Order: sequence, then structure tokens, then C-alpha cells
Amino acid sequence: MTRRLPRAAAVLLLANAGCPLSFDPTAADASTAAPITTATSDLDPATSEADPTGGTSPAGTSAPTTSTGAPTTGDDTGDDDTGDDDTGDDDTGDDDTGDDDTGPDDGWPDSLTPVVTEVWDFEALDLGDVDGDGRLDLITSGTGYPPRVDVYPGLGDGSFDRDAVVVSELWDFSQFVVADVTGDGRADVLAQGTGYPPRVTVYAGGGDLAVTELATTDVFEFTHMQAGDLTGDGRADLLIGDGLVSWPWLQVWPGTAEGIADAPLFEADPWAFALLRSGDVTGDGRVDVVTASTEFPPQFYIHPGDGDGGFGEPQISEIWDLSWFDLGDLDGDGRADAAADIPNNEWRFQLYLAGADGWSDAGAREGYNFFRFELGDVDGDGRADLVTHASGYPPRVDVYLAPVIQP
Ligand SMILES: [Ca+2]
Ligand SMILES: [Ca+2]
Ligand SMILES: [Ca+2]
Ligand SMILES: [Ca+2]
Repeated sequence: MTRRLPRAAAVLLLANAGCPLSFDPTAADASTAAPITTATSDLDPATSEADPTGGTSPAGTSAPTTSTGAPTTGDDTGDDDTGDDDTGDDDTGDDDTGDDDTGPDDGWPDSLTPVVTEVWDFEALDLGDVDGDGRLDLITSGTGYPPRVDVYPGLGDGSFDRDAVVVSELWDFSQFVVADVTGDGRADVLAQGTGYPPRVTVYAGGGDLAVTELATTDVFEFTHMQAGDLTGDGRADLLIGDGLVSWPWLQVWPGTAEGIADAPLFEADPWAFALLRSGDVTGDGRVDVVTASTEFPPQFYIHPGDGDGGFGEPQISEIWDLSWFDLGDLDGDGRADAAADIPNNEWRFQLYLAGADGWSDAGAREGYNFFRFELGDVDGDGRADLVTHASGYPPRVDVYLAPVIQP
């Protein structure tokens, strides 16, 4: 099946071998490559109580955690060496919902108090309900050997239980995304294998928070990956592509109970892009594909999903400079909104709210302190929360619940 896209067109299925796999982008570490074509199944899935840092991890043994690592809901924001949150250099327009300093004069606006969970050192993170209990769990990867993901159960209040982390080893991978490919209600891990041939392995999420190798699908060499249910069948599909080459492309590979299908369902030739995400921006119940260019002028391209795995020509939104963004329904109106970083400024991010007429710039938010972030409704109130990979020490995720970022 075919459909047209941005300017070019495209389509067709390519034949490819493989098996299942699929989705979303979190950057990760590049490792050495072990050309494993097919996954055999001897990796050991999760050790439960595992100490992720045990062993060889360069991350060192634990971080001088101040507390037990248990999720602190509290209001200690950890290090505030940030002192003042001056908005001073506001070139982004006005905004600031953020600084209503009513509380203790610690330089940290009360409204920005995050829910803090100290975790083991990591590089990339994503969110998904791995054990199917209805709460989003935190999945991290990176740092050290062996390649693995650490899954921390979400407690439903914005915190995660470090003491209950479950570690699952994976084949060497360069990036991963989390989504329920199999449709059993448990989020699965989709990892891009290193080496040759290009491939994606699906590790099925289990009730014990471990992920177990399910299947590997050979795909085309790609840079970006995402997962989203573009076909609307309850199974997340794999979206891969390359946006900064002469002929940018995107492909949708269907998710199945057995993993990622062995051929793409849809292919498109989009405008050049540097970032890729998916979500229902238009609020019609169909997952849309959103790409972004970070060159001048920075723009979002919203490709409306057709519900059958394809998507149409993009709607373009001019935006502020960014190097990272994620989608999530911040205000609970059924449309996925966007949060984008402000390059080289760990302190701020920019918010765009989706409405009937597309995106509107909701202004910058101040007082954060992160490398990266993901949006996800961790407390189940219907509004996406900002889950950040906090900068500074100790390694942790700071979660800003929706009312903080979108009052
Ligand atoms: Ca869960
Ligand atoms: Ca699943
Ligand atoms: Ca919304
Ligand atoms: Ca929420």
C-alpha cells in the first residue's frame, strides 16, 4: 500500500527479512557491534534484584545517594545550585508560569518541585508500562557492560522504585524505544542492534518487569526509530527512517503478536528532519507522525495519520530552536502537545499546545535542570508529565507533574 507524503511520494514495500520489531527513539550509546543476525535466545533476561552497577559497570558503584534511592516525593529538589531562576534572557517570548515563588526562599519556585527518584547511572530513558499494572515504568539504558535495560516500576505518583529495579540484558544495541508491540497490555522494548545487518529486536515486557527476547527483524539501515500504533489495532508499529540524507525516508513496520512484521506497510519521502516522534496531535484517534528540522528555520512537520498505518502531507509549524522534543497530552484535551528543549540550556524548555488549528506556542518554562526528557502520564490523571534525566549528581529522574508545567 502506498500513500503519498510530503513532496515525494513513495511507497512500496520492500522485501526484507526478518522478524518483528519496532519503535521509538531515545538516544543511546553506541557500542561495538556484534553482527548478530538472528537472535538466539540465550541472553539472560533480567535478573531481578540486580544491581545494575554491579559488575563491570563503569558507572561505578553507586552514586552517593543521599537517600535510599527510593522515590522521594518530597520536595527536596536536590541540588539547587541553580540559585536564581532568572528568566533574564528571554528570547523566547514570554511565558513564565513558572516563577511564583511562594515558598521557602531557596531560589526554587515551589511550583517546580519535582518528584525525585535517584536511579543507577544511565544515558537514555523511555517510559512504558512493562508489567501491565496500569502505571508507567521507567526504562533506562547506557553506561557499561553488558548491554542491558533497567526497568524501575512506577509507583503511580511520579516516583519509581529503585529498590525494585529489574535488569534485563539485551543484544548489543545503539538505541531503544518502548511500546506495546505485541498488544498484550505490556510495553515491550524495541532495540536497534549494532553491526550488520541492520535490525531491530523486540523484547517482550513481562509481569515481572523483565523483558525477554521475542524476535528480530532485519530492516534497512536507519537513524531514527519510534513506535506508535499507526494502524490502530492495539499493537504499536515500528517507525524508522533517516532524515538527514539526500533522500529522507520513513517506513512503518507493523507490530504483531510475534514481533515486528518482516516488511514495511508504508513508506514515505518526507522533508529532511532531525527528530522523529508520533502521537495523536489532531485528536481524531489516529496516531500522527511528527518530524522536526533543527536547522534554520526550525519547524515541526505534522503528518496526519490515516489510521491504516500511513500518513499524509505535513502541516508545518515554525518553532523555536530545539535539539530534542517529545509529544504528550499535557492539558488532557485529547490532542498530543509538544515539549521541546532549548539548545544548550538545561534550565528551560518550550511548550506547544495542540488545538483545532494546529500548534500554539505556550511559552517557555523555566527552572528545570535536565539533559533529556520524555512525556508520559506517570500519575494517571490524564495529563502527560515531564520526566527528565536530570543534570547534576546524583543520577536521577526528576518528574514534573502536569500541573507544574501546564497549570
Ligand atoms: Ca507498570
Ligand atoms: Ca507487549
Ligand atoms: Ca493536548
Ligand atoms: Ca499526569
